[in-house]
Amino acid sequence: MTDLISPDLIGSLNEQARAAHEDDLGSLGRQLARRGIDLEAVIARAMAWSVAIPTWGVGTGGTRFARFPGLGEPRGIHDKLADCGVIQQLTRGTRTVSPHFPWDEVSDYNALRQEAAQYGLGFDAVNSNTFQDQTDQSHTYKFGSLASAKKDTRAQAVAHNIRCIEIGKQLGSQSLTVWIGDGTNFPGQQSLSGMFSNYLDAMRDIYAALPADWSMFIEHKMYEPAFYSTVISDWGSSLIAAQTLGDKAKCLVDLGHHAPNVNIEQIVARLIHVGKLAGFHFNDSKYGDDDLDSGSVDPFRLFLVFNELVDAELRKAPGFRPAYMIDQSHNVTDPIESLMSSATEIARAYVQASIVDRKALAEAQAENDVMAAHRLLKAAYITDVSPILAEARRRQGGAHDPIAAYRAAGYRARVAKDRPVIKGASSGIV
Ligand code: RM4
Ligand code: MN
Ligand code: MN
Repeated sequence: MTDLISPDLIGSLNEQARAAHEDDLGSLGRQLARRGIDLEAVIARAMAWSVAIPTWGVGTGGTRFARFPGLGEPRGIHDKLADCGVIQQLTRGTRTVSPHFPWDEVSDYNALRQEAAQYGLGFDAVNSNTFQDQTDQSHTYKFGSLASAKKDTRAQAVAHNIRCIEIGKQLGSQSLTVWIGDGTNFPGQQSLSGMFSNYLDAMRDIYAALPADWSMFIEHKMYEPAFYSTVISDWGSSLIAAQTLGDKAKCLVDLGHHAPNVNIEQIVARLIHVGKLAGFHFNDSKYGDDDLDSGSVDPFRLFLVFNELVDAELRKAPGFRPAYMIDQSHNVTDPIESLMSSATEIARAYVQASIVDRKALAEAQAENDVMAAHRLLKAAYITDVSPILAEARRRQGGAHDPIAAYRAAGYRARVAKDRPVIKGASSGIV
């Protein structure tokens, strides 16, 4: 194993925080015991939790208007894996990465898999990219990819997805995430039903190439880059596609891909009901696909999503095996800090949802005791579970305070010496 941050430094910082931490954990443990909750059982759940880091998330992002480069940005997949390794070493709750192709292309994927394993990382879902043209590509995606009016363009996009599956097999991945930007900007530009049919035909060809133990994650998004209509704009279109394709196809929920104020936790409940919830792309937003840090704007919504997830887990809902990934764009922060903060906030929501008194909640609901039911949910949400999250990290060799340890280690300044600033007037989400 390669240690990117000195274990001695982590150990000494943890030691400095130890007395206060034990005091806080003891107090929380007594509080939970009064509520009939076993602290050790919750710590065990926190230790087992993991969320995948997107390889594209460790680079500095931008908007449609500009991108302001950061210091020491990763030069390619090898640097990205190292940055993900730092996040895992300090948080211990991000054991996999989700790669994007062709962005992360290399010549030897077995070597890449071993390189990741050196940092304690495995590979989660592979992501295809037919929302940009790549160099040496014969057919443009300007007017669409899998849903294009042009047969050759659709075939090229299908071939790229099948290539992603081949790469994923070598990396030990078991799922393909398909998000397309296909849609229209003008009424009349294309046939709305024709595009969906083209999409389904193309997806059938990709589906046929999935190995037996693989899943296909269909990701919907309301708008952008298409602004009048988007082919897979919502969970309804996604579910129709998943049901049309077969058991291996499921619906992936990116928290930023809905209309403002949509009840996402209810969508999650519906997808769980039909056994079609693929998993998540976590982020936060105020207006649209803002790709802000998870839990930074609306942590209560994140908790309510996890309330549905933990409920499904505990009642063993059929087919419930979601994949958890982060999908964010970091424009004004150090991406490693943002991802560590987000991983912590996502784990927090999971742990808070794990301490909901579900028996009492079911009783309150059965009696239509509205206020009691609401207070039971809120009681879990307002519990500060930070000492549990810190304890889970400490027991696994991680940092009591990941961001403080990262700053003390001077990692960014160290790698900045080898990684030139990526200048240029480029804009774009990643
Ligand atoms: C999209 C979508 C996809 C991600 C790209 C980079 O908005 O969220 O999941 O692959 O961004
Ligand atoms: Mn996404
Ligand atoms: Mn997005």
